[in-house]
Amino acid sequence: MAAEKKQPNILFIAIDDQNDWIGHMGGHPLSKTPHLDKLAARGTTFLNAHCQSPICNPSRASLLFGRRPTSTGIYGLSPAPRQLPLLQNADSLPQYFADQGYWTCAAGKIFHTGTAAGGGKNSDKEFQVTASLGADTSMPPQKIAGETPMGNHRLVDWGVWPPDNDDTAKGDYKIATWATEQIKSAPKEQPFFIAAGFSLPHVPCYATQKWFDLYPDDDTVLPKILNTDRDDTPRFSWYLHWSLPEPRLTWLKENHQWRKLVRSYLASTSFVDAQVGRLLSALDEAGLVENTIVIVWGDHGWHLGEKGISGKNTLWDRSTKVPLIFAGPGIKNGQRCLQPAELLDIYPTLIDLTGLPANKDLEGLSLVPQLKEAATKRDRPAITSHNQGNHGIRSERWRYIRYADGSEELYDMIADPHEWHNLAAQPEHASVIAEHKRWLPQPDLPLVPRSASRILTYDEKTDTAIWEGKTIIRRTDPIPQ
Ligand SMILES: [Ca+2]
Ligand SMILES: [Ca+2]
Repeated sequence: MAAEKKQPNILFIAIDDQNDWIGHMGGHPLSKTPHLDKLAARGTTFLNAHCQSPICNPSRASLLFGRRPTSTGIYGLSPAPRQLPLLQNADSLPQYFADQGYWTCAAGKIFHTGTAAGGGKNSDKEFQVTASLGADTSMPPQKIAGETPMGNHRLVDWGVWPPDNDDTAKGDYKIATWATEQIKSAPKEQPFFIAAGFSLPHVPCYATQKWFDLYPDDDTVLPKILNTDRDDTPRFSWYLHWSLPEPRLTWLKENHQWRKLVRSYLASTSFVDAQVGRLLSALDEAGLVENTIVIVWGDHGWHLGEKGISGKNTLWDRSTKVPLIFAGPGIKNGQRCLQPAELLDIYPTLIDLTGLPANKDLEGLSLVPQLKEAATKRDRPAITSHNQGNHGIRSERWRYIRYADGSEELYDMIADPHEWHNLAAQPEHASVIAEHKRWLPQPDLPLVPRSASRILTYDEKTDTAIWEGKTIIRRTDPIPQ
């Protein structure tokens, strides 16, 4: 079917591991992201948007196939979505738009493995045109990486790179260049769906010096933390990130790396913001602003010392909250939406905005009511799942977490936006817990076969958890701090 020419183009921009340290989102007071802020000002930005899983593969599989992790069993970094019989012949988001007459292309990290999803419908042609441009091809030699933080894990590193201020050597710069060329040369007779997936600020957080220069080299860059924060979080909360390459805060402090990591993350964020700016300029220069829906999303957040850890793999806001911005035709300007929203909503929202027929397999809700009027209630909270039985439920005011062993957390996000004070044990909040508990996802499927990496299983009978399929965690084991 050929889409009618009046249908809007879609510019689909993904940012990897980007938390809410975006200027207009207010997650970090010093964050400088002028291009994302400008985009938000001419569209609607969601300040309470959450991923469905706090790591790459399941988050992206959920967004791009429109199903919850609990409905597919994809919770780990593998398998790829097309390896599941359930999704083998399903329409991915870009395939849906291609089938409706859109010209689709992509570069960078869209699915966890890039522009492909692991086989299946149309022999893994999720997009009609792709470019093999991944993460930075230029990385410091190992000895430099060893001198920065994590000599034991090359990918968990940060600092100034390359040293000659040459941004054009960066993978994300090349992705933006390629995407701007597609904007200029896209077929005129069809609407386009152009996807650009940026890899930063995912580790390794390398940026050139000029982006570091935007941030003071002192402790004013550090996020607010409460040293005793984990005293009231259940023991099971540690199980979700039991043994990871991302270092704990203790290690960051002892090795004088906390500030360096924070500045590297902020520098990487500002660099990616500039790449988004290049895409928006290209759209402007091509005269396509009026007829192009721009959407920017991050796949999950990232801790930088909060709750004693760095990285993701948790059910708190720092790990689940993401940037989500829509701008373009059908979207009201300058709105800041506080209603809960899910990445799962992107697929049905884009269908709704373009007026195409519904895809009945999708589990998300269209956000078009909020894109027209931000205060419109969205009755469903945002739900994040990290392996079977562990779920975070985020409403406008509250965050409720329930772990596989039945332990719970509850935070009043208005009074306590840092989630420092767990209220779950207080009897006066029983009704709030009951209200949120009814949103625990059903079904809640176990890990799909061949699941690997960042996976956790729990056996109620023996009260034993197994991390990554090999490490047995018992109640008496000391928590790796
Ligand atoms: Ca990610
Ligand atoms: Ca606490």
